Amino acid sequence: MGIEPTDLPDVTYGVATSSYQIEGATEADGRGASIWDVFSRVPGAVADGDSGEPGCDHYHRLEEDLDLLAWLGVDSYRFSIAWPRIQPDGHRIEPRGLAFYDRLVDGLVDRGITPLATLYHWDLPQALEEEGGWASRPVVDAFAEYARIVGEHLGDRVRDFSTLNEPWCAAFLGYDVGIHAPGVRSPSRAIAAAHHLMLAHGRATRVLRGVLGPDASLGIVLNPAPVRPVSDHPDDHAAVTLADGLRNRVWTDPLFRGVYPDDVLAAWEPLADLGALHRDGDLDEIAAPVDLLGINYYTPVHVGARSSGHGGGTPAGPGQDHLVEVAGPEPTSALGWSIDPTGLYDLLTRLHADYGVPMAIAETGGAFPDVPDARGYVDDADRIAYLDGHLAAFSRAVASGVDMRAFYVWTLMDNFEWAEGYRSTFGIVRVDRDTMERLPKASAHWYRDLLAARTSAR
Ligand code: IFM
Repeated sequence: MGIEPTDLPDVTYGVATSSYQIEGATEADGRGASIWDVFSRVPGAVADGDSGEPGCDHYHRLEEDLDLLAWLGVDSYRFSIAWPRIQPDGHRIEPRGLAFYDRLVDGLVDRGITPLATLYHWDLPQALEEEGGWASRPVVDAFAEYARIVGEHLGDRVRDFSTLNEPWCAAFLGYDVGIHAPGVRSPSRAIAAAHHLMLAHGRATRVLRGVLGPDASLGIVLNPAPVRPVSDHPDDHAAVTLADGLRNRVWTDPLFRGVYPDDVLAAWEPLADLGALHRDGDLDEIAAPVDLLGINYYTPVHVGARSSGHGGGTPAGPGQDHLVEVAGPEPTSALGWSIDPTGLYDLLTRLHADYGVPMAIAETGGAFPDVPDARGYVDDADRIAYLDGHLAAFSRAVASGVDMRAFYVWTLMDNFEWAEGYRSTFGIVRVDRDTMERLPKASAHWYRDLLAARTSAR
């Protein structure tokens, strides 16, 4: 253990959340249903039958949560905007939804905390899913219109925007594996969703640039990972290249080089009508210049080929049932994810070498068992060790010349962890599920002390 305040790179530090995971109040003030409201009601879709209601009841506890952020001493807060609050049916504007984000943003600005807003963190209006969702092309214009509404409304106070959070999850877990909303299992629809998400990002980026001007910071958040073979078997080594294409290059190559990788296109040809899907001009739109690439890093990915005897696991991408992601050799967090800070260093140095774009850690953190004592206090030494190790890897990457602008911890407080429900906790602040009381864990005190010492060391 032991990153010292003086070792911390001079960047922006913060914490991150997302709307569906914390807000609750899913029917308040005209909010429409999202795909996660509907998916959560499917028996067996979410652990313990949980849903984003009540979340952390953040919608009604906004002032308390703003004060918590101020107590932590963060420079910035990364949150997402719930599209179904702004456009409940995917089209009509709901002023009360915009008013909630006015209160959030004004509260941050009043406390000297810089807002970083994500437009889409997986809560698509259900009405748009019923029009075809991410698998259909009209969603691209709908997203660009939503970006315009938010940009015009908040752009005088929010200058940092991300379009999408983790399109890999939205497309592949949502439309292929089916463990995330909308729970579809169709390789061709997942491939279509991936393209439309990227196109929506590009179109929204151009819209936001027009609304906000050249000095706004615009970006996208991906969840790339180092991909490693699970054994020395030649088939496992061969699996790594395509798995890397599906996890990493299929997003970064169109964004920063204006092309889809050939190996991924070849794998997808038999599964989808790419000629109809990828239209002239799309790649130019996707490659709209951005200021920042957000990286969510939790774990490296270990890939094996079924032909080398690996079973179980999740397919590495749509239609790739012969390539599976399986557990690696490293120690794991409560979700069984390998803990490996070296993977973060490897990832950042590789992305810097391949694309050379400014980056931020938009999320990193861990789910751990979190046993509260009689007073409800959680002494989460395991989470502190995780964050300490990943901050040290981040700092090493910066020292090697990687252009990093920010580091956000996932997450401010325990919240709705998607298909895992509330049983899986990533927060540095505990939320008592009976009372909704916020109780800072040891990790929150550790992060706060680190940031305060950094400030005084400056
Ligand atoms: O909780 C999620 C978040 O919504 C997106 N990135 C990964 C986190 C942990 O699974």
